[in-house]
Amino acid sequence: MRDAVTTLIKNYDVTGRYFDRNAIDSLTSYFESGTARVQAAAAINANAAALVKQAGSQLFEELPELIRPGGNAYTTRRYAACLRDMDYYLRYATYALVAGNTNVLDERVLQGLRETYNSLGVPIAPTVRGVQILKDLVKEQVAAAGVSNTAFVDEPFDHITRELSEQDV
Ligand SMILES: CCC1=C(C)/C(=C/C2=NC(=C\c3[nH]c(/C=C4\NC(=O)[C@H](C)[C@H]4CC)c(C)c3CCC(=O)O)/C(CCC(=O)O)=C2C)NC1=O
Repeated sequence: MRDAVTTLIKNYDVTGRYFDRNAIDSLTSYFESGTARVQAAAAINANAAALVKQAGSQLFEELPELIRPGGNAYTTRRYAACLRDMDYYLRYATYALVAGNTNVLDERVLQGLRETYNSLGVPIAPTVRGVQILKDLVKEQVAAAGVSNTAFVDEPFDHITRELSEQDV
C-alpha cells in the first residue's frame, strides 16, 4: 500500500536521484492539499451510513429493474450485498483521498473484482453509476463542510469507475 510520498520516494530511489523540481512541486501540492484531504475524510466519516443509503436509494430510483425479480440486487441478501459494496467503495475511496494515491484501491478493492462480478452476474454499468452517484453526494458533503475546491475528491471514485469499466484484453 502506497501514498503520494512513498510513491515519489520509490520512484526517485530506483534511480538514486535527489528530489528534483518536479518532485518538490508534487510534494508541495500534496502537503498544501493536506488539510482539505483530512477535512474531506472527516466529512465522509461523519456521514458514511447516510451517504451509502442515499446513493443506494438514488441508484434504485434510476434503475428500478435492479431490485425487481430477476434483478441482481433483488432479494434482501443481494440488496444488502450491493449496499455493502457501496460502503466498501466509500471507505476505500476515503483512504485513497487521504493517501493522495489510488494504490490502496488497486490492492484491496479492484484486484479480481471484475472477474467476481462477472461470475456472479453483478452488472458493471449500474455499479459504475452507483459509484458516480456516491461521488456527487460526497462532493456535496465535503463542500458543505467548508472545502472550497472539491475537485480532488473525484480521483478515487473515477479510478474505481475506470478500472471497473476496463474491457478484458
Ligand atoms: C473490500 C473489497 C471488496 C469488494 C469490493 C467486494 C465485492 C463483492 N461483491 C460481491 C457480491 C455482490 N455485489 C452486489 C452488488 C450489486 N448488485 C447490483 O445489482 C448493483 C448494481 C450492485 C450494488 C451497487 C451484489 C448484489 C452481490 C451479491 C451477488 C450474489 O451473491 O448473487 C462479492 C461476492 C461475495 C459476497 O457476496 O460477499 C464480492 C467479493 N468484496 C470485497 O471484499
